[in-house]
Amino acid sequence: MFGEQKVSFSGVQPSGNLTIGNYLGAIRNFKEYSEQYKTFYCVVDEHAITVRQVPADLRRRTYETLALYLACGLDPQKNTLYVQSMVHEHAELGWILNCFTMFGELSRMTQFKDKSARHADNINAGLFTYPVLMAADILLYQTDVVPVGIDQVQHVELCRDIANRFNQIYPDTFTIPTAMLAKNGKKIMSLADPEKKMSKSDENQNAVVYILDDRDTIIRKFKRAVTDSGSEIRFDPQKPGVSNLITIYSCFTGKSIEEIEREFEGKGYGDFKLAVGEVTADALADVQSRYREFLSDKAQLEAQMKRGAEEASYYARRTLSKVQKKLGFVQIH
Ligand code: ATP
Ligand code: LTN
Repeated sequence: MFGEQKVSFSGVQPSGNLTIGNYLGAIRNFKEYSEQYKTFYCVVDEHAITVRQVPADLRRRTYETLALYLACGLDPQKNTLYVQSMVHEHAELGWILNCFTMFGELSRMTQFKDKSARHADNINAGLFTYPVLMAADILLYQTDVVPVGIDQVQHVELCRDIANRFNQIYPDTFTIPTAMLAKNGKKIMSLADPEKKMSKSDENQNAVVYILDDRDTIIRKFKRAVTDSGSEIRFDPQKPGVSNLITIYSCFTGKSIEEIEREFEGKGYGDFKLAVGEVTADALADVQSRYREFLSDKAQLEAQMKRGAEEASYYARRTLSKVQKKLGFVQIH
């Protein structure tokens, strides 16, 4: 809460091409809060360097992620859109919160366990303390709600624990945030292995539909999607492949599972996969054309980065200064 206004905050890493999982699980829901909340949506480049990045790629993807925020309909007049490394308070509060986070807590984070297994040659301290920086992102803005996919809930829970711990020692410092999951689409699964989350860093390109894939590619990827034995189009935990496709179809059409099951009664997987590909391509076409427009105007994007960072800094400074004062850091004005 800042004053009377509730706050929504979220972030996306510029660490790869964004997928329909990122779109349906997170970005699409950012907009829901634009009207009534004060909203901050950040491109979290400092998080991205926990894994080695090629500098030119990181820079390009930072522009692309911001362009995608705009293309997904986030109006910069109504939302503060900015880049994390341009607001130094994130890293500063991150350090402070490190001193209020336990080693044991961080050791339990599943994303750390997964990523350290995948990047065994680079298990750096940043990868380990990453959720602390994420907590700083959230707490700097006195955030009430954090729209994320299900994989980030554990990090938001840790953020709440850190905030409660801090508040117990130094009362009334932070608002306690809540993770908000999309009603539908909180966990979109891989098309190649429907037991696994669709992830932008998956090496198998056919497992992932990117927001910017062209129509033919989208349709081809859905055609190849792994489905289950049998031929019925039915939502069933025993049929994770088909269930995932039903979820995606439902997200893009707004139809309920029952309606979809009825629509495809008596039809086979082939027909259904083609239909999922078509609705996905149709829904993304608008986003894609707006994205190209935004991306082509670099000066405009840079102006937005500057304006967004200035807006965010105003709020970030207030919280950081409050925290520093409570801790006993000398402040000279
Ligand atoms: P990486 O593969 O690099 O870990 P990622 O695809 O998981 O990346 P992030 O940048 O970590 O993407 O996530 C951005 C947002 O998208 C987060 O809120 C996350 O919960 C959400 N998200 C990511 N993948 C999915 C998915 N498959 N389904 C629903 N939401 C998702
Ligand atoms: N950890 C998140 C990205 C992220 C984030 C945040 C999400 C960084 N800071 C603050 C919500 C709020 C991820 O890997 N998807």
